[in-house]
This record gives sequence, structure tokens and C-alpha cells, in this order.
Amino acid sequence: NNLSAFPSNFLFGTASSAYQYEGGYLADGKGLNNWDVYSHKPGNLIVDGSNADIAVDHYHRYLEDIDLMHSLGVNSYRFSISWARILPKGRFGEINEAGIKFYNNLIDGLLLKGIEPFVTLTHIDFPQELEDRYGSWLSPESQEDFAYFADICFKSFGDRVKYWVTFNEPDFQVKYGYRLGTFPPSRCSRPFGNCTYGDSEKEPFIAAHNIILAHIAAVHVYRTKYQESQRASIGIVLHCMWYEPISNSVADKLAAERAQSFSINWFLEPIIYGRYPREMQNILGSILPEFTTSEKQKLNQGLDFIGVNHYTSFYVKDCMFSACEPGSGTSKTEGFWAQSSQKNGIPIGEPTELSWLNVYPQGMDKIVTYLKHKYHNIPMIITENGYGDVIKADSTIDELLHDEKRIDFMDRHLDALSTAIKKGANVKGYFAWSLLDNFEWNSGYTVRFGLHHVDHKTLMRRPKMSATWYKNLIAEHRKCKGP
Ligand code: GCO
Repeated sequence: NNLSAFPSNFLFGTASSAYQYEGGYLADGKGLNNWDVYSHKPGNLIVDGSNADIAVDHYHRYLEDIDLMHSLGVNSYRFSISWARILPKGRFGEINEAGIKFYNNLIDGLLLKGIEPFVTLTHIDFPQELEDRYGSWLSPESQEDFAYFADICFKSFGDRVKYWVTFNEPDFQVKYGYRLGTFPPSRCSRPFGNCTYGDSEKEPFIAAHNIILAHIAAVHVYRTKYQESQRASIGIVLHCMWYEPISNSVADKLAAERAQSFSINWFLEPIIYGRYPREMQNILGSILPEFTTSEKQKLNQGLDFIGVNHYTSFYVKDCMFSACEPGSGTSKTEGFWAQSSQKNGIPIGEPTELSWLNVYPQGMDKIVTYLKHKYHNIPMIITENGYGDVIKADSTIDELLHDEKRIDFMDRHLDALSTAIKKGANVKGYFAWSLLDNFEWNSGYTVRFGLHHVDHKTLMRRPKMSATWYKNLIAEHRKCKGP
């Protein structure tokens, strides 16, 4: 196998997020966040009517979960901090000391077992108090709040944390929260389903602009106040699909590049190079906010690594030079391209039970190699990769535990990753999404990504076959690379 391609200090871990895992949604002084409120709102778009009030109760069962990780042999754990657990009222109220204590305990418990904490400051959740006060990411006030929150986290946990992520998938967050309205705050600038709320097509760009500046503000706090004593790396995580041009035509190749520009480069180019992608500027004109001179000075080299969440790939066809049926990506504000998981009726990779997930491992090599070239081989970490089962009325526990398809998926994606590394990509780690089955946003508990099965009634955890497979892989890597 290709395990020897992964360096000896490579991070092998599992990933999670606060809202999807913790539960304890009212425990010990935690404030409500936007997902707590959204999931209780009648008419929300969570398919099974569920919420994550309890989720997998990681808040109370984190010690058991650390034991599970320890038995996998992982050397790192990616989790996120619940902002409203630390600051129920943002910078307008007190710090919730019980929240600080929880993450201190979690971090100490991990380190005791030789597991590096890999910490995301916010994974999609936002304190409701601030949403109500000024409309979350649509207001520049959010930048100040985020920097304040980040400062508290660096101060409280930074003596033990060597990897920080500011945001998780802001590309998806603004698309779902401010364009399609399927995530809170449920605003849509393009009519979708029965969502017709939202002021203008500019909103996703304003939200993204504030997120970029909030990222920069947090990085600035870290570098000026903590870098010297704490010496962590800090990055941002994007949802990185691979977009394969559907033909060799120049138009389709340009369209695939536009698809990247209007999703990941939208965030990465400003943060790394201090400007929005040229394609976005050309197409959007005044719809795209501008950075002021003083903001521009702070942009540039604004991260130490790129976090890559990679699951799947799509074919992309041009809609700028030729007409397309309206759909995802086709409008001007999305960059005039259309995606499809098939070409002439043949899928890009084996379809799965999830409509958006086709198995195309080459996509892992391609996206990593793309980022390597585009961003001068800045360090990359695969912050998520995984396979989801859709629960049906007749799914049996036995089937769910015998998850050969998940093993095959991860195995082939790691193999493709090793190919990219052998060609020189600077990849430092891989996190499987996810340690446990958990709350899958709009899909509630109907989709399961865990290496461990969770019985959502008893909350009992049980290793799936993939857990044993991952454990063996990590052990083998350790053997071939030495301790
Ligand atoms: C993210 C992802 C995760 C999902 C995973 C499976 O935002 O990082 O949405 O939270 O659970 O990608 O779909």
C-alpha cells in the first residue's frame, strides 16, 4: 500500500463539530445559538423534524469518546467550540466559565491520551443573541464579536492548542444561509423552494466579506498577542469539491475554474493574496464589496494552512457562452456554470445513497494538486472526508456496522491523497468525518457518517467495521514510520 507516502508526523484523526455532537443545549449557562432556535422553529427544513438538543451528548460523554479515539490510535481530534457556550451574549455579556471549563477538560483529556486538539472556533453556529441584535454576518459588527471570541479562546486554551481553524466552510454557510435560505438565518436572494425572504442578491457577498474580515481580525489578534508564546498554526476550512470540466473545450475549462472561484477562491484569494478572484470582480462588478485600503493591508498571507473538506466531484459545463437550464451555479451571482454528476448518462463515480455524493477518489488528488499550484504549496490538511449512509425504515444495525462501502471510500481517497503527496503536495494531516454518527444538519439523524454507530435512543456507541479498519491503518503507518 501507499502508507509510506504519509510522513511520520502526519496527523491522522477524526472530526466533529459542536452543534452536531455536544447536546447540552441549555446546560450550565450556555446561550442559544442560531441552530438551537432554527431547529425549534416550525416549518424549518430539517427532514426528520429533529434537533441537536441532545445530539450525541458529547458534552457529557466526552471522556468515553476520548477513550474511543484512544483505541483507534488517532493522534489528533478536530472539534469546534460552541461560541454561545463561551459567550452567551457575545461581547455584550459575561464569559460563561462552565463553558471554558468544559473545553479545558476536553483538551486536557485528549492530551493525556496523546491526542492533539485541532480546534475550529466556529462550525456554522452563531450566538442567537447577536443574530437578533444585528443580523449576524450581514453586519460588520460580527467581525468585532468574532475577534473578541477568538481572543478569549486563544487566551484560555492556546497554551495547549497547536492548530486553530477560524471558520468551517464559510462558502457553504453563506450559500445556504443567505442565498438558498436552507440554513439559518434562512435568507434567500434567489427564490428556492418556498423561501422568498431576503433583501438582495448582494447578501451572500456581504456575509462572506464580513467572514473574511473576521478571519483576518482573529488571525491578527493571534499573531500580535499570542504567536510568540504559543506558536500554533492557524487556518480556515473550505468545502472543496473537485470540478471536472465536462469537455475539453476552453469554455468548459473556464467554467470549472469559475466554479472554484465562486466557492473556495472567493475566500482563499483575499486571505492569501489580498483580493477577490478576477473572475468574480469581472462578473459581479459593484455587487462585490470592496476592501478598504486599511483592510487590504491586513489581508495577505492571512493563514498558515488551508483546511480541505473533500467529499466529492462534479462535472461542470459552461453557462456564460451558452444557455443553461436554471439551477445551482447557473446565475450571474454564482458564476454562470452548471454542475452535473453525470456525463452522457455515465456518473463521474459510483453513486451512493446520498444524491450529492458520488465516489470519485481521483478528485482528492486533483483538488489537492490544484490548491498546491494555486497557492504556492501552502500546507494543507484534509479536515474532512467521509461516507454517509442514509437510514431507511428497514435498515438493520448489522448492515450499519458492516460498512464496507465506507472503508472502500476512505481507502481509495487516502490512496489518491498519497498520490498527491508523492507528487509533492504539502499535506500534513487527514481527518475522517466522523468519529460518531451525529446530527447531519438538514438531514437530521437520517444520514450517518460515523466510524462508530450511535443508537440515538440509548446513545450507546459501537465501533463499525470502518473503525477497526482505520485503527489498523494507523497502526500500520506507525509501524512503517517508526514511533
Ligand atoms: C461541514 C460539514 C459537516 C457535515 C459533513 C457531512 O460543515 O463541515 O457540513 O458538518 O456533517 O460534511 O456532510
